[in-house]
Amino acid sequence: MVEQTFLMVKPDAVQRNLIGEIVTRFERKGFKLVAAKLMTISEPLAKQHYQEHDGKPFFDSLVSFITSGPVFAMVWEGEQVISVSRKMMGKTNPQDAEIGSIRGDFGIVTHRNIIHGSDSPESAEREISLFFEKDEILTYEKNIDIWLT
Ligand code: RTP
Ligand code: MG
Repeated sequence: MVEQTFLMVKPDAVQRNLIGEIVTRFERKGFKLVAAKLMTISEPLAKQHYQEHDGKPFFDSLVSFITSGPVFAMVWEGEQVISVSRKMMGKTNPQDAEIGSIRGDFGIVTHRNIIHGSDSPESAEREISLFFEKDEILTYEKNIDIWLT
């Protein structure tokens, strides 16, 4: 089933010049980028985005981290993209994430774990609409052959 998911390169990874590396992994996998923007998240948006964690001990530092610098927000499309992209990201704590996953390859600590991805179809729909207007999400075909010559 073709789905859409919300993925975000977090402030630590933007600072570490990992946007290209991360985008490349999803491109090479075969998923399609349908929306993207570099932006700084406001405090109210951060609190809404991470509302499921409101009240937890790490909530304030999570909000402060995610608003601390630019993020690269994206919508990706493809077969089972929600669960497959979570596998590609690896476990929340980079020390538990498999080598070969994004967090496993580039992260060291949970509070600077490189990337966010929606964890279910419901979160994907909610997060996409929090970050993007409908007309910012594109519908287009890909056909490499016609662009070669
Ligand atoms: P994300 O939402 O950012 O994609 O990460 P996730 O689904 O893998 O993990 P989640 O449980 O949703 O937690 C959101 C973010 O909060 C920070 N966190 N810190 N025990 C802790 O100190 C702790 N647990 C979670 C992480 O930065 C995590 O990505
Ligand atoms: Mg999460």
